[in-house]
Amino acid sequence: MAKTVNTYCQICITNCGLEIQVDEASNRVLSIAPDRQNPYSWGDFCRKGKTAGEVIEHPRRITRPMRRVADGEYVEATYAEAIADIAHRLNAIIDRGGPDAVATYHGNPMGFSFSTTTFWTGFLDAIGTGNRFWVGSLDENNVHVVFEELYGTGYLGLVPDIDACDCFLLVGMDPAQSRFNWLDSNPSGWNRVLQRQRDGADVIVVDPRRSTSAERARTHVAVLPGQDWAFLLGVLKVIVELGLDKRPSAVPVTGIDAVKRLTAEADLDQLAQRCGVERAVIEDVARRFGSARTAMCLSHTGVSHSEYGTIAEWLGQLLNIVTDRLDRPGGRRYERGYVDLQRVLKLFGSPNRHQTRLRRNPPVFGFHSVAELPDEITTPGPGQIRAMVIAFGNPVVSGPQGEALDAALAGLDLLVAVDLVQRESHRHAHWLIPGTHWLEREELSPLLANVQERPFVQYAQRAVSPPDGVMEEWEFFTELALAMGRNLFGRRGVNRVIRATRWVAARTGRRALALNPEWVSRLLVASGRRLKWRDIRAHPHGWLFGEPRFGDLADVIVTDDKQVHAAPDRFLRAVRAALATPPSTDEEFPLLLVNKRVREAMNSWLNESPGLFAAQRTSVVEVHPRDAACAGVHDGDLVRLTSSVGSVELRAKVTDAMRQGVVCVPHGWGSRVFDPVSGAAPQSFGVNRNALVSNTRLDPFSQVPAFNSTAVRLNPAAQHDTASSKTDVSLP
Ligand SMILES: Nc1nc2c(c(=O)[nH]1)N[C@H]1C(S)=C(S)[C@@H](COP(=O)(O)OP(=O)(O)OC[C@H]3O[C@@H](n4cnc5c(=O)[nH]c(N)nc54)[C@H](O)[C@@H]3O)O[C@H]1N2
Ligand SMILES: Nc1nc2c(c(=O)[nH]1)N[C@H]1C(S)=C(S)[C@@H](COP(=O)(O)OP(=O)(O)OC[C@H]3O[C@@H](n4cnc5c(=O)[nH]c(N)nc54)[C@H](O)[C@@H]3O)O[C@H]1N2
Ligand code: SF4
Ligand SMILES: [Mo]
Repeated sequence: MAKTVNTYCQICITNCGLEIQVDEASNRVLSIAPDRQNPYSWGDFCRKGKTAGEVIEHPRRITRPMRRVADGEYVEATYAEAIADIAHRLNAIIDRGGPDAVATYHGNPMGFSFSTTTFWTGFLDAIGTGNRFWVGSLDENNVHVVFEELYGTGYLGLVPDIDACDCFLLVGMDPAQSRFNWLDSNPSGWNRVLQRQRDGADVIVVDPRRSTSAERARTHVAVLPGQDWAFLLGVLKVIVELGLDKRPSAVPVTGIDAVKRLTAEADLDQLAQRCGVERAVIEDVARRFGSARTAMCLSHTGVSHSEYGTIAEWLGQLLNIVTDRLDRPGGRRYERGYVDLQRVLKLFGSPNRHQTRLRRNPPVFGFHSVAELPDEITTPGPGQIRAMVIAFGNPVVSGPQGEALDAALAGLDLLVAVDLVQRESHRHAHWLIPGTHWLEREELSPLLANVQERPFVQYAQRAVSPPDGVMEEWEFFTELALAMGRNLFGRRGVNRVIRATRWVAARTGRRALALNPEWVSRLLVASGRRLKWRDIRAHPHGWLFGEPRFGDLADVIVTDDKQVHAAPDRFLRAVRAALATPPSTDEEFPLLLVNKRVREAMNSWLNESPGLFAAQRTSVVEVHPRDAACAGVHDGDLVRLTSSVGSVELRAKVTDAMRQGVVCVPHGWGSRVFDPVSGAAPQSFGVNRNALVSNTRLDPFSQVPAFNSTAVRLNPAAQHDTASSKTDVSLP
């Protein structure tokens, strides 16, 4: 019999509402369609959501714990065996090297599962390791750093008020391709921006390539990769000089004078030269942004993935602050959701004060940078990492210089991977632990409410059951901590409560009486005092529980004086240092490599899904006709891209969408999917362009690598690739 289940897609943060047909007898997903009754996201949907069922039925899916018996050879095991062995080995490693000898990495999809996030945190605190690594160091860490400095907290929901915005300054983002999402969720966001444009709003896209979004926008500014800071500082300077700045009215702000002094010091012609944008264009953008009735500046990965990602993010936020667009209609506002966000963060944000052993870096938002992992694993000495648990992630492909990380992982005493399939980062795993798919879980994710453009809540329903016997991830981490004899959440008594509640559950036959993630969610909902659990559950299509409010931001600023600190010293110093450093060009590697995303993949996963387009499955490097001519490369040629740390071969696509001197390759490709059950040859599509990205060239604040603005050279693949055969292309 078929049943209908309503839930939302958890592949990207658009979280489109879904209507799913399920065959109950065979426990199979029959179809996935958008949910017309979802009051918030109806209208947005894509093929990745439509084909999500293919991941559940992935022919190479891991459905039993698998133990490695020889290189590339695995045998099935029971959970009892897996947990006992892993617990024993982790404890032995901790006995020898201390808790820091165990490192962890969790990737992007974990963010959608509150149950996993909660008990993963509990597990990390049980081990007590400071060597925690996460995807934020490949993604949005720059925002956390800026939030921390300006507002006193690493995380805030600052959502855009798209429908009232008259001027969009969109920097380093391509929402036409990747949806209008990053740290905020805006269903149909890009279509609504285009609607605003048709109604007369101004849309400016800043991107070194003419992206799909840039093509549709009124203005495209082709900035030099990595130099957005100079462009944004120029815009800020002109706004101040023209007197278009206004006192922020919604939030108390200190430091504006220091910002103005900084803008006065910078020379506009020099800034224009730095960012490769004409002075007149900077002046024009400043005038339009500064004089618009309402406006917002937003920046995403195009900005964060560079050495100057944090100061560029800061300057973008300053544009909103000094023109009074913060927490104002048409700008960016604080969405308070329905739980007390700062209280929840305190619960999860265990203050990790650990410094990395070798580079002596502090964590950002509680976690270290993936860039540091290889050396931390391979360099002997006290504090060396000897074991790792990787969950929901693929850092060998998503991170920089994957080969170095791959080699390091190969030398670990213990590697445990918790995933749906065995990918590149799990290649050397001693244990593969099955993951569950979001269509197999059900839960409330209270923190998602803070990133919604409108007050919205939806409970995620389970559509199908996990394969027989497969534990949800939160259960696995709980069992592991129990088996290790270490206190979950690092708190005494928690394990005893778990055992006691389990006993009661077993005695009464009521599973819900055993401690589980819903207890935590219910508690948070109750303590937030805005919504009732049963009302949330009574809205299976999702619930718009209020109107967007302005004016809440001032209440959540937690700096010492409860004011926004617009001019943190270390940012001012960094900009002054950048201004004093002459721009460098690299004769050996004269082109700058940037990144993009494709619609039919999600980072390094889904690209093997049969229902997504096969045409996208070979990687191409997009190159400007003049750069191609200089390199002796034609459209369709097999070419070689080389950087100071790596080299890849792929096809050239010659296109004037690229700025001269810039080439583009999408990330996420070239990750293999292994078959640990049959041992069949791995599958993979495209090449891993992150092999070209150094793990030492980082934004010093966010510790994010320069995935964009990687210096490379281009040669025909056949040509002997030496420095002397370098292409002679200079930056315009
Ligand atoms: N050059 C370049 N590199 C980039 C980027 C870029 O723009 N350019 N983008 C960066 C960004 S923004 C991100 S977010 C990162 C992503 O980096 P990661 O999060 O490390 O990598 P993903 O490719 O998202 O891998 C997710 C893994 O989780 C698994 N998975 C999916 N769902 C589940 C589940 O429910 N349970 C379990 N157990 N596993 C699951 C998938 O099979 C996959 O192996 O990549 C970063 N890397
Ligand atoms: N289909 C699909 N959707 C996704 C994802 C996916 O993998 N596939 N990933 C999701 C995730 S995890 C994230 S974080 C978001 C990311 O969402 P976005 O940040 O919007 O990601 P992109 O689409 O890669 O757009 C980045 C743009 O920055 C430009 N760029 C590169 N270098 C620079 C630079 O130096 N300066 C400027 N100004 N621009 C530059 C690139 O040309 C590109 O057009 O997307 C999410 N949505
Ligand atoms: S992957 Fe597609 S269907 Fe899923 S949430 Fe994102 S846009 Fe919506
Ligand atoms: Mo991301």
